[in-house]
Amino acid sequence: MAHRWKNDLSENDVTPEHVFLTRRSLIGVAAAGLALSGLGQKARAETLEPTDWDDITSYNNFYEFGTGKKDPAKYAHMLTTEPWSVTIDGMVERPGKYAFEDIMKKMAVEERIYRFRCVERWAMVVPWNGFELADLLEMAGVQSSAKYVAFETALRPDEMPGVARPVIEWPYVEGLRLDEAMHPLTLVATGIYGKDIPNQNGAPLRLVVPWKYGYKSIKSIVRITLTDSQPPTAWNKYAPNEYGFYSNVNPNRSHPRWSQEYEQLLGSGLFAEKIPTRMFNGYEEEVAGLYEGMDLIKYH
Ligand SMILES: Nc1nc2c(c(=O)[nH]1)N[C@H]1C(S)=C(S)[C@@H](COP(=O)(O)O)O[C@H]1N2
Ligand SMILES: [Mo]
Repeated sequence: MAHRWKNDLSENDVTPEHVFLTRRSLIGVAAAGLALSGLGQKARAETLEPTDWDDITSYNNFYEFGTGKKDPAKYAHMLTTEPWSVTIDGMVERPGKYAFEDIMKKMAVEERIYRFRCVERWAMVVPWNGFELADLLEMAGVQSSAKYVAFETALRPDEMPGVARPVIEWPYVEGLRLDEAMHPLTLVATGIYGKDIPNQNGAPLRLVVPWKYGYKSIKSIVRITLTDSQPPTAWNKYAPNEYGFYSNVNPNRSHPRWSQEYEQLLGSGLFAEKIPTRMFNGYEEEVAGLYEGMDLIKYH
């Protein structure tokens, strides 16, 4: 690695578990009745009852606006999202700078209620609005030589107070194998609960890959590049043994510093039980085929 952004932070260090639980409890106080019991929490996860709007939009990771869970809701209004364009380049037939509104005219927006699981062990259920990434890539025309898709978030020091600190190497970058990118579950989200996606959740468009840890779901995308080599990814560059390229949700592969066997739903209250983590975050039936024959501990 050319440059290790060595400092004392990682995703979980930034929010130690006791702070995380306290904040979660505070969020939970507002939630009523059923949600306060562990049983209620379990029921919510299994029936995919969406997490409350307030929880989804006030407890965030978007380090460009600060590392506190409340920082994105406080500062992301500084981000100018209009006009917005996405450069699609690399191994595509029609490279170019695509205006957000032109993309929206061509894409079929639908609602997808997905589980979402952060590597830090908090989870939620989000009613996203968006379109399949495959449709966007087909619009640009993927060349047969392409094997991976690289993504990049906007980097605007004037609008992003968090990038003044080298927490990770900016801009935030992510990547998928082409078959993962083309999978029908892989979404580009532009809304939540039928409203435009709030800035703190990645306006005007962000990736959602529901079977992978949340950090793969890169926000406020400005560039998508088709390539034939595995692209670097933000958290993998920071700590490769902790955050792999694949980052599939996997209860059997502990993070080096904590177990991934359990998780907790946002907004689930003071006495919330931990609920078991599911292989591929519950999407095993849909996506296990992508990884047939792969050692998922080695390729974590
Ligand atoms: N550009 C960018 N994208 C990002 C992040 C970030 O810090 N910057 N955080 C990631 C992490 S760790 C998680 S868990 C999710 C959180 O999404 P949410 O805030 O909408 O819940 O966004 C991901 N996408
Ligand atoms: Mo995360």
